[in-house]
Amino acid sequence: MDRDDKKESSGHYSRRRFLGTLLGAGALILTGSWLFPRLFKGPEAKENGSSGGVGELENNLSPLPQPAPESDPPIGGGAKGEFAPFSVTEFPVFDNSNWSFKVDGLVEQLRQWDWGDFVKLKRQVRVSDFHCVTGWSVTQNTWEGIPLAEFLEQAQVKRDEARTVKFYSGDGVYTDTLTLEQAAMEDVIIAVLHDGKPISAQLGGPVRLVIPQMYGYKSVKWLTRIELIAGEHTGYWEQRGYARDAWVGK
Ligand SMILES: Nc1nc2c(c(=O)[nH]1)N[C@H]1C(S)=C(S)[C@@H](COP(=O)(O)O)O[C@H]1N2
Ligand SMILES: [Mo]
Repeated sequence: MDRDDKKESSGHYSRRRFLGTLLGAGALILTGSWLFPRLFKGPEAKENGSSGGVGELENNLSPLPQPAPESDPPIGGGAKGEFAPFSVTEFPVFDNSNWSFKVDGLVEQLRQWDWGDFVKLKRQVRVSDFHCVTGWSVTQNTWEGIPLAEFLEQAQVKRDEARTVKFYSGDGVYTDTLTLEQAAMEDVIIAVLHDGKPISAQLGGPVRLVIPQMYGYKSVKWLTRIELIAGEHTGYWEQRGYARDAWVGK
């Protein structure tokens, strides 16, 4: 009834409303990109490490992990290239009160650590190259951490039931998986230091996954949970069309 009335009685009213809607939508888009600047970046997007706004974010965990002699100076000779800090969420920041790590699901030994215990775990040093699916790489990274295989062994995976290792990011959103067979690769490491330094908040610290033989999107940052599951799970980028088996150069 009064819809048609309005249309006829005041032509400029609907035009104003239309402009208002446009402005509102514009404001919403601006607000959205301000709050979630990285939300729409795919693994194909290249980010500049020095881009504004995230530089001041830092984790605050104590004690700091002390580098092994092979890490400092790094036996790889020091990384060549720059990581492009990615996050599909706001960059999470951790301290002793909001960080923990657990291995659960189809295991005999459920394990959980707070930072104080985690930092005491025996670490190893591995040198590897890192490749994002777009073509940027950082070569000869010296990672110090706990080999994934070590965790799985300690947790005593129920081998007859579990098929998939699911990784959760402490950002609350990002997940990915490996098959149990892939998870046995001895270069897969749950890293705590990079080139002898604690991994920064931007680059996924305090603890991130590193899977050298697969593209970077498999290497979950801010790793806080490993769950052994019977079925399959489709990870964050895989839900968006990327391959579950992200072998570099295959
Ligand atoms: N939690 C989380 N992990 C993540 C991502 C992410 O956005 N969030 N990006 C992935 C992608 S696409 C790449 S290439 C690497 C990038 O690592 P960097 O941010 O340390 O450069 O992290 C991977 N792990
Ligand atoms: Mo990536």
